[in-house]
Amino acid sequence: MKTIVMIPTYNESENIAKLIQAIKQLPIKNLHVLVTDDNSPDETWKIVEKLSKKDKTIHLLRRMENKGRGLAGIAGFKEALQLGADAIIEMDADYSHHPKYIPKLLEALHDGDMALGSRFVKGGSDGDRPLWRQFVTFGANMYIKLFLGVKVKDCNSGYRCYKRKVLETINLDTMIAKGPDIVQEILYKVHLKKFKIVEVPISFEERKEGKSKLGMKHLFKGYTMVLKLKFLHLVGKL
Ligand SMILES: Nc1nc2c(ncn2[C@@H]2O[C@H](COP(=O)(O)OP(=O)(O)OP(=O)(O)O)[C@@H](O)[C@H]2O)c(=O)[nH]1
Ligand SMILES: [Mg+2]
Repeated sequence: MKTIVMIPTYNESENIAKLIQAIKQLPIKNLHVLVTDDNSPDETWKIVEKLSKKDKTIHLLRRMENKGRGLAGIAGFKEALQLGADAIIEMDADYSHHPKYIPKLLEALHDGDMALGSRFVKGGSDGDRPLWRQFVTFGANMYIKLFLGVKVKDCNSGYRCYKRKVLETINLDTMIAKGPDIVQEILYKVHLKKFKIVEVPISFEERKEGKSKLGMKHLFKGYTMVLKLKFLHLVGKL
């Protein structure tokens, strides 16, 4: 089985080499890393390019136009399918998503089609985030569950693992979101296709190196996307 860990990056030069090294040390056979970088000004792509020349299991997708977390993710998924992945993991580069959970996420694919790194199931935690941020996340989860009818506890987690057939089925060519609201769109489409989603407990950690690109404002964009998705579904366009 070929597994590809897809990491979207923008200015992650302080994190990426260490993260790739940690992933490569995991005891998993046929494990590849694909970094989807939007031509970062801090030259994250150059670090990955150098590593990829020495190790054939490290891949770089350097995107020169249409920057965005969502678009980069879609391009990365397509590339991973092209490279022949049987399982695809997506994770952030800033160590909020610790690589030690990768084996558990992969194992969870025995029970489901998509595995979600979850802060809100037993054994998981939301790090030492301020209380108000935890409250906002809690509210966002309630809202998404109510509107979209998804049953999971951590709808906004971007630490995910998919079976190949899931990404083949949800039609990556028709995605609406260009930014981080892609997380909600994919979750809803996976739910509508009736794939089984399982949650794996993770401890979320705050970013230690580099700057935040998305932060709070993307959460509000996510709210609008949820309404849009629900509307499109009601009028039969989704
Ligand atoms: N390719 C690409 N990756 C991006 C873009 N924006 C963010 N990313 C990456 O997406 C991941 C999540 O971004 P973060 O800035 O950590 O967003 P966040 O986790 O919501 O914010 P923090 O909690 O402050 O870290 C990181 O790996 C980023 O480098 C983008 O426009 N293009
Ligand atoms: Mg982050």
